[in-house]
Amino acid sequence: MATTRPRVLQYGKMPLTQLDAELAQAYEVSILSEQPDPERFLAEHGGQFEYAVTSAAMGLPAGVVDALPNLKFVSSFGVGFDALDKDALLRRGARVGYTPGVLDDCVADLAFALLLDATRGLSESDRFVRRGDWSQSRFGIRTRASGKRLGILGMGRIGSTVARRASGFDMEVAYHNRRPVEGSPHQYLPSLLELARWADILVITAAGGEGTRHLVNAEVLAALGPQGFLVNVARGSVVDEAALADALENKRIAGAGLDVFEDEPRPLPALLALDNVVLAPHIASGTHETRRAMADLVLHNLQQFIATGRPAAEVPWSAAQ
Ligand code: 8YV
Repeated sequence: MATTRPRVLQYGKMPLTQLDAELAQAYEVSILSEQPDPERFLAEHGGQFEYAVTSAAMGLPAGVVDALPNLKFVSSFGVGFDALDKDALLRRGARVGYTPGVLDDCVADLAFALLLDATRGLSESDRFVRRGDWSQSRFGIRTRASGKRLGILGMGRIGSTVARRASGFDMEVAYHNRRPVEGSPHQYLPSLLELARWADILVITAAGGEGTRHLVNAEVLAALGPQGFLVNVARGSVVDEAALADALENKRIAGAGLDVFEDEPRPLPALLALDNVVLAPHIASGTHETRRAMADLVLHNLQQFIATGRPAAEVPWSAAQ
């Protein structure tokens, strides 16, 4: 007797190839982005899917949710959920699982890699050596990172992991958040502007979405000042990227390390020409260990939902339904 495996709509290829294979083994998977005519595919087959899989980067637009009238659950690869259409999903009554917790260490590690690179000019020094400039001149001296004041915007799981790393660098930590975090040993500053004024280095670990859009603007960058550094491992949307490029170009801040951009994969061209910014292609969670753990949670959330009607880790607005 043929067993019927649940049908799953995969929005696109996953950030770990192995996960594509594991999903295809356990479920009857259709990958929407691989269909010759995705819109027509949805119109013809959308009603057959109760489950969907996507990633934080791909998200899930309202047009797709609306074309899946029987959608019950979405399992998303990633901790951010700003690219999944909340209103459409709530209208549909679909629940959403995600992968918090398992990527905190690697994202905090990359925040520190960018912080050290930006302050010490590591990427720039690499270009200097490769160009053969070392035989003609000295590489300029840079800014010490240890012992500096570290401001954290967004004291969630990732922010507090960054704060733990900071103690090894003898840094003083303060943070700004929507509200003070109970039990946090760090100083809470009630406005981002105050935090930027106080900090030598400002690290962004706040969630993306409309509530945080362009929080870091020209005024905040001016408050950070010409000796200040900005690191962003959260979402490009939190920063006004044009204002940042302008501040870097005109030395209104000293430097920046960015893993995320407003329009990925297209960083603002003005940034590409600058030596005082380190650019990474959204790789903070991109280690074998972390991507494996994220994939396991994507699979586990899907299994749990099918078995019990609740995923192991559920996006807050989904859980509140
Ligand atoms: C991933 C991310 O790169 O978790 C997130 O929210 O942005 C990153 O960890 C992303 O999920 C890959 O799609």
